[in-house]
Amino acid sequence: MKKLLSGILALMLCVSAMPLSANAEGDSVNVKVTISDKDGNAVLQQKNVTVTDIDNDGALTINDALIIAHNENYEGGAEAGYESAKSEYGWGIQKLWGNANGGSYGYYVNHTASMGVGDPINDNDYLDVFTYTDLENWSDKYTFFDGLNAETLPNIPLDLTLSYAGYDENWNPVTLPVEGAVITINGEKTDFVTDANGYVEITFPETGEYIVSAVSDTMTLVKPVYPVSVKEYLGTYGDVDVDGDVDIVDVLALNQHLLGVEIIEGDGLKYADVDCNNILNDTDAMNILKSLVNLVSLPIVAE
Ligand SMILES: [Ca+2]
Ligand SMILES: [Ca+2]
Ligand SMILES: [Ca+2]
Repeated sequence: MKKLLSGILALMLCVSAMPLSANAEGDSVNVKVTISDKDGNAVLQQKNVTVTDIDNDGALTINDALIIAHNENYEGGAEAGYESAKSEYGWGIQKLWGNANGGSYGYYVNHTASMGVGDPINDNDYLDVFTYTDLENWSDKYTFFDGLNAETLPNIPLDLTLSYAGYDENWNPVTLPVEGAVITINGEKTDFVTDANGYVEITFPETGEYIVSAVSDTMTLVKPVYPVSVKEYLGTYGDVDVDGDVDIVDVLALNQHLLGVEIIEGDGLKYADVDCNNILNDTDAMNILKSLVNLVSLPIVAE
C-alpha cells in the first residue's frame, strides 16, 4: 500500500510539474512557411513550423524558422540546405533549399518585405521566402492574394485579388495589381485571368483541397501559394440562392421568384420552403426575414 501511495505521489509530482514545462511553450511560436527554390517551384507550401530559438541568440527570428523548416523538410536538414551570414548589409540568407546564389533571396512576413533573417517572428505569422530565378535583372516579383487561404463551396464564385510588391519612383515599397496573370489550380493553367486591378473570380466544380497560384507571360512572378478548401454544401433552410449564407439576398431572391422575375432552380427550391409545406409563398419569405432578426429559427416545422 505504501508503495502504491508513493507511486501516486510521484505521479502527482509529475502532474504538478507540468505547468512548468507548459511555461516553456512561451518560447515557441507556430508559423506557416513557404519556400520557393531556384526553379521557382514552391517546395514548401504554407508548411506549419513550430519555431524555437534553435540558433540560441535569445530571440525568435526568421533565421530560427528557416533552420527548423529545413531540418524538418530538407534532406540533410539545415546543415545541408540552409546558411545565413551577417555582413555590413545585415543578416541575410546565403543558401536556401540547397542553393547558394550569392544572396539573391526575398523574404516576406505576412506579405510585407523583411529587412533580414534577424527580424522577429511571431505566433501565426506567415513567412514566405523565395530564390531569385532571374540573377541578371532580378525581375522576380513577389506576389500574393489577399489573406492566406479561403474556403468556398462548389460553383460559388471566389473573389481574389493578386498583388505584387513593387516600388514607386522614390523607391518606397508599394503594393500593385498583377494584370493578365493566368490562375493555376494545383499547377494546371485555367481560363481565369486577372484584370487590370488584379481581380479575378474563380470557381471550383468539385469539392476538395486545392492550391491556387498564378503565372504570367509578361512578368516574372514568384508564384503565390493560396490553399482553397472547397467543402460540400449540405444546405440550410432559408438559403434560397444556395451560397452558404442566409441573408437579405435570399429574401429578395424568393420575392423575385414569387413575382416570376427570376425563377429559383435546384436545391434553392427546397431551402426556400422554410415551413416545409411544399408551397412557396410570401409566408416563406416573411419567415426568412424573421429569422434574420432571430424572431424564428428555420425550418419552421408544423405542430
Ligand atoms: Ca534565435
Ligand atoms: Ca444565401
Ligand atoms: Ca412554404
